[in-house]
Amino acid sequence: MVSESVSSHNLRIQIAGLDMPNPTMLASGILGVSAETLRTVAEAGAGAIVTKSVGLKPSSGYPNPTVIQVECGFLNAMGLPNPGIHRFVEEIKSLKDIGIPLIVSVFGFSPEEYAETSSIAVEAGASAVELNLSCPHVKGTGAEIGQDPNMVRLTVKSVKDRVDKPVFVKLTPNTANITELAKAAASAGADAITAINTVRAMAIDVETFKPILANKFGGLSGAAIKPIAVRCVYEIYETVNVPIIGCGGIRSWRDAVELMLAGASAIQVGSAIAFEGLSIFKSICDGIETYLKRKGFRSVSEIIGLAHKK
Ligand code: RRO
Repeated sequence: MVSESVSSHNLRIQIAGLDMPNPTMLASGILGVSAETLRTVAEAGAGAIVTKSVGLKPSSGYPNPTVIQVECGFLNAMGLPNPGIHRFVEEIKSLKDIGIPLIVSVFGFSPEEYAETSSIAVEAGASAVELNLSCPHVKGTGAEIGQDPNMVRLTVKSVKDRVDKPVFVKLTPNTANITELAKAAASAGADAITAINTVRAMAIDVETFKPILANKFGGLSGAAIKPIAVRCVYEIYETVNVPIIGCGGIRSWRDAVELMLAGASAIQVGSAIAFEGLSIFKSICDGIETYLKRKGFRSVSEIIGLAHKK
């Protein structure tokens, strides 16, 4: 079934050749890996979907507690639970008629593993892959690779050599200079950069004196990190000429527009779904459309990076 995505001529956007009916995407890690759930997101009006990160082998992730609510957001340390790409290909295949781009988030413990997993995902029908070079709390993958510009370059290059679909690179804010990571990704041929993953953080129970997450450390998402995302997108836009996908704390059309003015061509929604449900995609799109009309713009592409204009 083709989804009834939210679409109007002035919301349509192309990113790295992917045609999206509107600039909203489901962020990776939200709502799991089941095809049935991902289909409901398409039906709710998202412009594209990014899956939970998958690797070569299945993994059950960390023990509970893995997610807690904190001031202005969530703290999670799921630990990359996933069925492994070989099982996940069935879900990818069954989403062929979804009507919007399906982007498979991929992780690995070496550039070769990223490339192998990406190539299986693309072969199964993924429209693009998003390399998770930014998970803040799993040893040997994510940010441990993605904080080193040289490893970013090697990883992106090895994936680009193996797949003929767009390669997105999701960067970490847990670094002194995100623009160095963006430059490395761009120099290796990244087709888009997603900014940002969660911010490394922690919570402690004052009664038991213990860290609350089983893994002790986790990633902070939600409203608290939106200004960090805006800063990162703004800096990346000034540094590289690659489409940017803004992610981090977006709860409303106003947040989406802010990220686009900073330089994002599209935006991802994650934590806010817990509060607003899937209707958030339609309400963000409606809000952007009303904003474009009020400000006299003909197309959403006209507002991308507008905050940089002198
Ligand atoms: O699974 C996780 O614990 C996780 C991942 Br892969 C990620 O990229 N970001 C995050 O906050 N959690």
